[in-house]
Amino acid sequence: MYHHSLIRFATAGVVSLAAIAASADEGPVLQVGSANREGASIALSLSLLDAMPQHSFTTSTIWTDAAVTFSGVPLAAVLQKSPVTGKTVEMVALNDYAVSMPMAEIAPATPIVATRMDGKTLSVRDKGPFWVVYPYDSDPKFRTETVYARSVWQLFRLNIVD
Ligand SMILES: Nc1nc2c(c(=O)[nH]1)N[C@H]1C(S)=C(S)[C@@H](COP(=O)(O)O)O[C@H]1N2
Ligand SMILES: [Mo]
Repeated sequence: MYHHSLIRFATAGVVSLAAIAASADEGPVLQVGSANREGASIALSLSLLDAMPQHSFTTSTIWTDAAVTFSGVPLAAVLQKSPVTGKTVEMVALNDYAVSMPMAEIAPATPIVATRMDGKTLSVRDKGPFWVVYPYDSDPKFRTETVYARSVWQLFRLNIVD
C-alpha cells in the first residue's frame, strides 16, 4: 500500500506538469494561496498579471551576461490577490526548488514577479514562466546570498504557509 501511494503521488505530479504544459496555449499560470486548503488558491494567468500595475527596472544579474530590463508585478501586489493571508510565503519552482521568506521582508515594489525580460516573456528554458527578481545593481543589500536564494526562477506557485 505504501508503494502504491507513492506511485499515485508520483503520477499526480506528472499529471500536474502535463496540465502546465497543456495550458501553454493560454499562457503560463501562477498559483497563489494555500497548498493545503482546497479552494484557497487562485490561478493568475499571464493576462491577469499583465492587467495589474506593472513595475520594471534595468539591472545586471549574476545569471545574465549584460544588464537586462525586467518587467512584471511586485510580489507584494501578487500576494494581495491570495485568498489566504499569513506571515510566510513559500516560493516554489518547476525544478523542485522552493524557498520561504517572511512577508515582512517584502517591500511594496521589491522584489517583482517578472513576466518579461527585455520585453519578452520568459520560456521555461529562460528561467520562466515567472522569475522573482530584485534590482541588484541599485543597492548592495540586494547582492547577498539570501536575496539570490529568493530570486526564484521557473516560479509557478506561491504558498502562504502560516
Ligand atoms: N528555480 C530555481 N531558482 C533558484 C535556485 C534553484 O535551484 N532553482 N537556486 C537559488 C539559489 S540557492 C541561489 S544562490 C540563486 C543562484 O543560483 P545559481 O548560482 O545556481 O544560479 O538562485 C536561486 N534561485
Ligand atoms: Mo544559494
